[in-house]
Amino acid sequence: MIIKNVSLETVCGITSQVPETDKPEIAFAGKSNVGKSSLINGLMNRKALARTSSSPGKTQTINFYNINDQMYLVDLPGYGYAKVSRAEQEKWGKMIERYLHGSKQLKAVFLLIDIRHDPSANDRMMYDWINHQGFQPIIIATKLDKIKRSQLQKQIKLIRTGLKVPEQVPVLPYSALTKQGREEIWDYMEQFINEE
Ligand SMILES: Nc1nc2c(ncn2[C@@H]2O[C@H](COP(=O)(O)OP(=O)(O)OP(=O)(O)O)[C@@H](O)[C@H]2O)c(=O)[nH]1
Ligand SMILES: [Mg+2]
Repeated sequence: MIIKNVSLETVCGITSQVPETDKPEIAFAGKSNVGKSSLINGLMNRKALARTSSSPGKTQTINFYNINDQMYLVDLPGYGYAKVSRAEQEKWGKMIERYLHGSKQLKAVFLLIDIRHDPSANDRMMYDWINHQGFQPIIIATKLDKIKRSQLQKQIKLIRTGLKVPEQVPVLPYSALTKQGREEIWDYMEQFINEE
């Protein structure tokens, strides 16, 4: 995808309606701080259009980024951030659920997992939940630059077994620092967009 213009078009808070767009959407889920907003910036070739932060819990709304007036990248709030009250987390959960369930344009859901860590119980829950909503989650293993190259296969395998990812479904490593993996992710996303 050649990025010509991008903009943050819609911000959807806890009380707002999920917008009905007329273009394919691809959503990014994952625990707080895993690198969703950083990935979206990388995909858009922007440094900071999507707000990132070293303290978790930065993205608290569902943000729709319009790409070339062709599609949307959808940044979802992260889960599992301890400092957010349970009640608040539940509200976000409901909001994410409403979106996954209600969007008519959603083509694929990418689930981000930190490449250094075993998937957590929350990650597994999210994976199963996305599946349950009728989407085969595609995994992106983030922060590739934080491990040695020799550890890559082992970490990918841990993620695969931890989440029971079917063999034919890829786990795509990505680094927001080096942008390694960016082209593969775009190639993969374009398949979903062009399926129509
Ligand atoms: N080294 C390294 N750091 C990364 C990478 N991706 C994200 N980070 C850092 O991790 C922190 C969190 O990144 P965000 O993109 O804000 O994470 P998020 O998933 O959007 O977090 P929430 O909005 O809180 O759900 C930031 O300090 C980023 O700079 C990566 O690939 N490599
Ligand atoms: Mg974020």
